[in-house]
Amino acid sequence: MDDTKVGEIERLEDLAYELRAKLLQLCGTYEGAVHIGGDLSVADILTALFNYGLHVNPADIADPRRDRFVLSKGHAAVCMYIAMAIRGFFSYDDILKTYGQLGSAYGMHPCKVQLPGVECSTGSLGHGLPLAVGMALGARHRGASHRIVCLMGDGETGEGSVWEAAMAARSNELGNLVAFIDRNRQLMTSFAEERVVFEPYPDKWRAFGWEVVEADGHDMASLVAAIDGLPATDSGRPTVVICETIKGKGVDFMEHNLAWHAGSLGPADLERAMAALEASRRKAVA
Ligand SMILES: Cc1ncc(C[n+]2csc(CCOP(=O)(O)OP(=O)(O)O)c2C)c(N)n1
Repeated sequence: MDDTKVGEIERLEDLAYELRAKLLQLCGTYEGAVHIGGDLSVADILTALFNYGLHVNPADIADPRRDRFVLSKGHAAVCMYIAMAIRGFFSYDDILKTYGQLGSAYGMHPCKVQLPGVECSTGSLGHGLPLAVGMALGARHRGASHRIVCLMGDGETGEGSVWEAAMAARSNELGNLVAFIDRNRQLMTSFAEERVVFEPYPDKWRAFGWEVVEADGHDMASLVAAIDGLPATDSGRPTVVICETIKGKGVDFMEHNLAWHAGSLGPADLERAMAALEASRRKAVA
């Protein structure tokens, strides 16, 4: 790997740390529950997308050539807002002050009407990929060359609509469509395989005719390699990047812990969470 790429990966790692720290700060300030477990599992993926993979420009959010991002696991909205704030779309202080309050553009689930820059209103699981298929078809019909990128939870892919969309994407040869999957192997109140048999998971996507890439969703080098390897948008096959992740990643007492699908941190827990995050960062760079 050349020095420029190494530097880029380190920059992304720093941004992902900043994103997690800002998420924890919000979780310690906001009085309601935050979907912190599934936010922490997608923090690296969202950092890599908004700061490396997606061709988007916060200074020109209506550019017709921009890539379109669909957060299908809409309950991770606050993680997306902060990732976008770090990229320059929004003000983190506004998010921190108003998140989840009546009248705020920063709702628990994203609303494109309230918040320009967000491409899709989501939250009802299983709808993002069908929407993304429609957007990809529209782009194809207009001869546009941008990409549509959709991020789903693995539990979400238990919804039948996901597989109808997967079939439609292959049938329509949507090479301009990329799905990222947050394979954290946890649902809301249980571990994934306890409720739904997902495995052999990559083979299921292959059987639906998709190109399958397997990545470590907490390793920037792995995410960057997956993004670098995406096919040209005029290719004939959709791609799914299955990202192996950990729910609660970066805060030891939240990792793999069903109690942290959603929750809030009081001042003492916030201090404990920040210390855990710093410790995990030190371990990662050692
Ligand atoms: C259609 C629908 N059913 C149920 C919910 C409630 N819900 C929110 S998050 C969640 C768990 C989803 O699991 P997964 O997709 O793996 O998300 P993650 O574990 O990454 O947070 C559920 C069931 C919802 N938002 N939409």
